[in-house]
Amino acid sequence: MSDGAKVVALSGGIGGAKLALGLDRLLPACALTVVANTGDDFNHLGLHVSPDIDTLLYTLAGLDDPTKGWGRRDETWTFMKAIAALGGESWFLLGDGDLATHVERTRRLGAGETLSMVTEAFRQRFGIASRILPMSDDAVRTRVRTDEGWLDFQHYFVRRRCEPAVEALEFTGAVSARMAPDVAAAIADPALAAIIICPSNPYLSVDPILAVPGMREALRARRVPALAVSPIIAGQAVKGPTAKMMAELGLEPSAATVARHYEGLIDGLMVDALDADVEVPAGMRVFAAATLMRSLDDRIYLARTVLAAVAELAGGRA
Ligand code: FO1
Repeated sequence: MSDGAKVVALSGGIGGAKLALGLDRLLPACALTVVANTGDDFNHLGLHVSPDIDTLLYTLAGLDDPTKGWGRRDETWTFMKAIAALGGESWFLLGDGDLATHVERTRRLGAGETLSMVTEAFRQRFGIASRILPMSDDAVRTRVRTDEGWLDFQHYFVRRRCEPAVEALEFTGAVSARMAPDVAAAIADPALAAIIICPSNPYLSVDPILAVPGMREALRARRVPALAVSPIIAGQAVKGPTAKMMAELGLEPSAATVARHYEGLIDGLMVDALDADVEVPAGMRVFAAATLMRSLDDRIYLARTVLAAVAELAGGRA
């Protein structure tokens, strides 16, 4: 990519953050803007919790728990033990260090800062070079209609461990939400060279971002190549409920279904080598590589491969 070129990546939590880390390590400082899903945010114990923003912050700062994928490494759990002993809510695990993030975020929001401002302050404190932006400063909340009724996202995901069958999803507040100002600026930036959709759950993590008015339209009207990385490998999700949920929604869990989901929004789909023969809508290019990211080297390799693919797509557009 040319000097000064910018990249926007749309990301959920764990899977998306892995590719975001690879991109962060490869691209020059400030070249990468990661737009984070905030549909998973919720108020818990009076605190504003932003799981996907925090997973991105901790991952890019090298503070993440590599085993769980969420929360901080070397965490202690005194608060959780104490609240459980009091009979308080203990189904959502908040480590002591992580708790500080939620307390300070909640304090700043209460003092009038926007979620974008708080996230930017934390990014600077953590010494992260790439920008991390919430998709919106307005509340958009993912809700899941299941065979047990409507559930707030974290109640479905963590409290009920994704066990209820999913029938439908809704993103409350999306229609009136505004794109966060820096997100709109990043997408309109003349130096923007590519848009990447990280290997996050298309339905739970990327769709809430696309539901923010202007986002889907911006992708449809893109002047630069857009590429998505499939989170499905050989019919299986790397982590999380993506494949189970797709089956419950009557969709075949496959890279082909992911391709159809993003039809009109992307120029290329990066699939795993096991899915190299995937059928995609007309006009969409397929790139195949090893997309499973176990190590930092895997993340950097995939990021390099993704950037080479968007450069190839850009050549085709010229
Ligand atoms: N995920 C879990 O499965 N169990 C938890 O107790 C849990 C706590 C938690 C605390 C802070 C945070 O930022 C994330 C946390 N997550 C937990 C992960 C998170 O809820 C989901 O992975 C995302 O929302 C999906 O992207």
